[in-house]
Amino acid sequence: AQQFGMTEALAQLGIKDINDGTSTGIQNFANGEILESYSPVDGQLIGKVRMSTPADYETAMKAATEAFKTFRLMPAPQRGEIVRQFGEKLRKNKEALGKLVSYEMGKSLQEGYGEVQEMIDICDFAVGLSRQLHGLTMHSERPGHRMYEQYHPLGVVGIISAFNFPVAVWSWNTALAWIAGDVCIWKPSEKTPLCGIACQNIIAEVIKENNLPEGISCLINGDYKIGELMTADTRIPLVSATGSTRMGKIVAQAVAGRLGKSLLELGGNNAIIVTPDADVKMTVIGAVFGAVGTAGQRCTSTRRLIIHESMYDKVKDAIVSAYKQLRIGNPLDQNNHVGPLIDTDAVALYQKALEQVVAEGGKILVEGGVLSGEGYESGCYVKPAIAEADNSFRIVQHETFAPVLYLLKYSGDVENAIALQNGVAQGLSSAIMTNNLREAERFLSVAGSDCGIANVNIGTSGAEIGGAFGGEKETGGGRESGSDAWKIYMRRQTNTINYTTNLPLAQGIKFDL
Ligand code: UN1
Repeated sequence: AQQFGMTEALAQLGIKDINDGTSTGIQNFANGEILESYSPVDGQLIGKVRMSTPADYETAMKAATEAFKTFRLMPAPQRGEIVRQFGEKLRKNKEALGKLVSYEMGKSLQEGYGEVQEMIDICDFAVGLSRQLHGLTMHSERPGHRMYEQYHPLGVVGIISAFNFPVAVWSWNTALAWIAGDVCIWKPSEKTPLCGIACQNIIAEVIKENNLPEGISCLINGDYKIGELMTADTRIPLVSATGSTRMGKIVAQAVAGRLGKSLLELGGNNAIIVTPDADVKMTVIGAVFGAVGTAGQRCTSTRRLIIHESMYDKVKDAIVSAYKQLRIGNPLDQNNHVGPLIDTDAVALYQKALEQVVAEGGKILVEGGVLSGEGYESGCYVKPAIAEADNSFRIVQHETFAPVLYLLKYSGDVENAIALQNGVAQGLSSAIMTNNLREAERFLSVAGSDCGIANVNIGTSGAEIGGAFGGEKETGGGRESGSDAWKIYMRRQTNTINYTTNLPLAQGIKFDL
């Protein structure tokens, strides 16, 4: 990847200096074993970092707890100013960080830049919010009493993020947590540790320039064992975790066991309903980007197309011919549409899914397969595949994190399509392609999509940060990013103040002494 300016990008992000595996950058909560990061793009070693030991975790926790004591006292708009400066630095580093995301994770360069743009957007959003952490006032039932509510900082927020959005999901959490007055401890995916270090280096600069305690943002690299320390730790009132449903269930139980709060953003099994009134051209663009973008490794990736029988052949032919145009290869080369999967384990799961759909009676429409030869040395490049399937197939019910798209047919009313769309365990994103107002409104109605995200004439992936992001059922119920998602990062307090010389009781209760 030398020719794409990776060396300069790594140097700019401060990754070059950690290449001997002796530190994790600016902070030093890392004295454990060495973790090597290999790129799925070319199979090359990008860098080595040290993982955090349980003792390092303790040091980080102490730094965070100490930092919280002062950071919470800083007025929220001033915390917003810190986040504004962070956003400014992200703008300066957009190209370098986008490249690193593309190289370490494997998504296309455009999507790497898009991910950094999401970080910038959430910073801007959080800056505005820092002056809008509004509570309500209520009219007390008692004379001479005033009632209101206020939001206070919560404490140390634990963030466990996934490889597929190695930088943006962290920032969705931190930008809100910081303006809320919280401090953060982050465990990035062990598949993308360098993205973690790059982000930490950027925020550490801001922290230093403002003479703030470094514990506002702590990075701990490591595997699930470090994650377990976080979920069990009563000093962490909120754990925000993104990843598989399997992981989310473990996190949720551990955190609930100590009555902590968790914010979960887990698997999706997202569908686009294509009705008789759909615009075929828009459907094809939305479906293809949704299915092959990030090589099918977004939690919002389109996994199912539920097509009305009257449109079925037309849409099928259009999608199959669009797949023929796809160029698979080095994601840093902007001529390519599809990059590699994250690692060879993911490739094996992809292959298993294709075998299983056939075994269950599905029909392959666009042949998959692992690519080999020049440019594909990492063994992580696969062909996006399409299969005709049935919603009841076990494999269709399962989220395979790879570019495998299932075509399902429905007949009759849009209600039948909605039933199929809702007929899975996950509930993240959903979409309908239609120009029929009645169908669109039914899809959005109480009896419509059961997902956290429901779109009309847009695909399932690529949500903006301004809305609350997350989903229902096995997706975990959490909401991150925009709207009022900030509230989970704060504790709400209801205050009643009596400015009289009497002490009347609520509910009119008499108690005379
Ligand atoms: C994820 O895959 O975990 O809506 C997040 C999208 C992106 C975020 C995806 N903005 O596809």
